[in-house]
Amino acid sequence: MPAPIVLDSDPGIDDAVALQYLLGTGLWDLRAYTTVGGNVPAAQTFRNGRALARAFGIDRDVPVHRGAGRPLTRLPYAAAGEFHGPAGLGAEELSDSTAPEQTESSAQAMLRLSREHEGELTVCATGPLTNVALALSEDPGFARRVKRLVFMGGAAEVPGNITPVAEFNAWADPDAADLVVSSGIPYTMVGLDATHGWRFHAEDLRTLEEAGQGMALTSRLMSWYLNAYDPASGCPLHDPLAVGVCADESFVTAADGTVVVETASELTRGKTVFIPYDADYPRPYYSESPLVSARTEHRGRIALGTGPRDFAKDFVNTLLKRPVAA
Ligand SMILES: [Ca+2]
Repeated sequence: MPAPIVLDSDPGIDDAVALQYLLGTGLWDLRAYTTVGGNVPAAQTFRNGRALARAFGIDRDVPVHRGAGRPLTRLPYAAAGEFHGPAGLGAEELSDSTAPEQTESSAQAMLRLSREHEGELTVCATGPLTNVALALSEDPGFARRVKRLVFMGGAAEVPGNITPVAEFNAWADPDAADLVVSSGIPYTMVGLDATHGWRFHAEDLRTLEEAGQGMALTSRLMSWYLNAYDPASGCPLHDPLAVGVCADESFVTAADGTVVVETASELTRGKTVFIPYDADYPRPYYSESPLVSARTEHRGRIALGTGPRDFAKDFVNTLLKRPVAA
């Protein structure tokens, strides 16, 4: 039976195809599509979320919620239009859904669903972690009611992509990321260590294009994204991989460890400091700083590279199962 999941996104091109991939797996009962500011401002990600729900034919069944309009303690999200286009979805101008607008915020919807599906709800976050942090702030019990949070973000042992040391989502709201990983919520971090390893190439684009009208929107989105990166070396499948890992960790290699997110420095803002877990040698790091050591109490699963199962292939095959009428 499909398992309950919330997809929390800042669409965003790879968010958009992550949603399509999720629907294509047939593994999930998508209870809500919650949006958050990130790649583009929150009003636009909400509009994009509704338009995608309509395009994918789910807007009568899956509520789309409006998310945080700004990071926890910082000025509004900087746009990433370079990769996602001026309005976040390449050159697409999709029609809005005619479904009534939800009055619940993204964080409120997550909290409600965590009670309705206590111990069973997976949360997949593919944008800044602001909504998840707001849910945890309002009710810390969210951390134990959620089965697992899988988020795309961070860079454990590799360079960043928005600064030399920080990945975009972690950088966009580092306070939220730090709050989440120190909350005790069972989490898996799917960062650049793994996402840069699973790439979508020009031949994958040809496969989608040759599949006809049902893949036309997907092909245009992936064409934009591929060209924003480098068609010769392919584009990373950041957000789709996080969705993939929700169902099967073997798309990545992962280890237990602790993540602490840098929130104080502007130079290294959003750096995800990774402390591997070694049962035989509990590390004394940060013992002189109670404030830091308090943030190292909880462990998560950290993706450190690609896994044995081929995600790039699964991504394309799964999209082909979920043609889009729009
Ligand atoms: Ca995203």
